Amino acid sequence: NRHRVWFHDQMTEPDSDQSLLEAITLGLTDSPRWISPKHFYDHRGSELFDRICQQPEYYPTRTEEMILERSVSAITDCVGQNIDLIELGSGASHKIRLLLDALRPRHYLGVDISRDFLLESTHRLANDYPWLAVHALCADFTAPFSLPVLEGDARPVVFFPGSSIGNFTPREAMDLLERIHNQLPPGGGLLIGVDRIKDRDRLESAYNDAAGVTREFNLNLIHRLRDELGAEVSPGDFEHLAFYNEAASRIEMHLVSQRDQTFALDGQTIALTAGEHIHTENSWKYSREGFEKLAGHAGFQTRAHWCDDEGLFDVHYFER
Ligand code: AVJ
Repeated sequence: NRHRVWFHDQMTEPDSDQSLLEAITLGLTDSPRWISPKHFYDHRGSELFDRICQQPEYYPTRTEEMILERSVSAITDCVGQNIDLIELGSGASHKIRLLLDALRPRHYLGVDISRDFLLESTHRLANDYPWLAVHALCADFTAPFSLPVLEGDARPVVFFPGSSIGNFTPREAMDLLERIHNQLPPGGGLLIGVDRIKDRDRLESAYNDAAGVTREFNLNLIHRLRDELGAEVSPGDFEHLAFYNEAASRIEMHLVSQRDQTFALDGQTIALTAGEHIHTENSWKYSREGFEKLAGHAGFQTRAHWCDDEGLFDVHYFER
């Protein structure tokens, strides 16, 4: 079958209800309470995220795609030929399509935590690009992971779009970049999209879309609590909150309990008071120079940079 996808599984812990239960219970019994944003992305959450990307207020996706489209020949000149493309957090793999025909990589490897979504999207890619050897790696790249060996002598280039790096603290971001750097040979590349620091109104409206899709995405964690972990909670008892924390250069998302409520989880009792927050996401924003500095600390050399005319979003190219 010439449209096959080579599947590699590297989930370090089994993606079981038990490990989800333990991870979520740990955060919900902590003070302040939290849930990791990686738990947004079950199948429904991945679809909701896709819909966020289509909302008029959510400028990052549209802007990054516009930058990639208009800069594709400059990017190709800079990245060069005979490469393998490795996409981290590949999700629905829309953006890579803007680059494939120009970059003509030998192999494409999509890495994502959501197994079903990864399989769907890589199979679609394999069908639409019959000349491309498509691999899928199910892995949690917030934990140490290693890239499978792709045959041939092509130079690996990591594509990390969408400002997904923004979910990591600056310290964790540097560690992740360092791990990527250490897995690349000299000359290996990193093409990475990063959302810029900008005015509060623009940032806050991107995380409070009028259609309420981001709200639904945030509340998906309550759906998962109820449907997968058996907690007696209702999405109607929580509200979505997103704001820019300027001192920390990050968007914060929280779920706010709308009443006093108590539910059992993994043998523990979780008691929330009305107005109490569960912190569900941080999304860090960077200046161009700030991010170049961070990548430099991780060992990367700055090669090139592209952005939109308004300076909303940056696409950086670094090399080992
Ligand atoms: C996938 C982390 C880049 O922070 O903008 C979008 C996730 N959360 N809307 C972001 C997200 C709410 C997104 N990242």
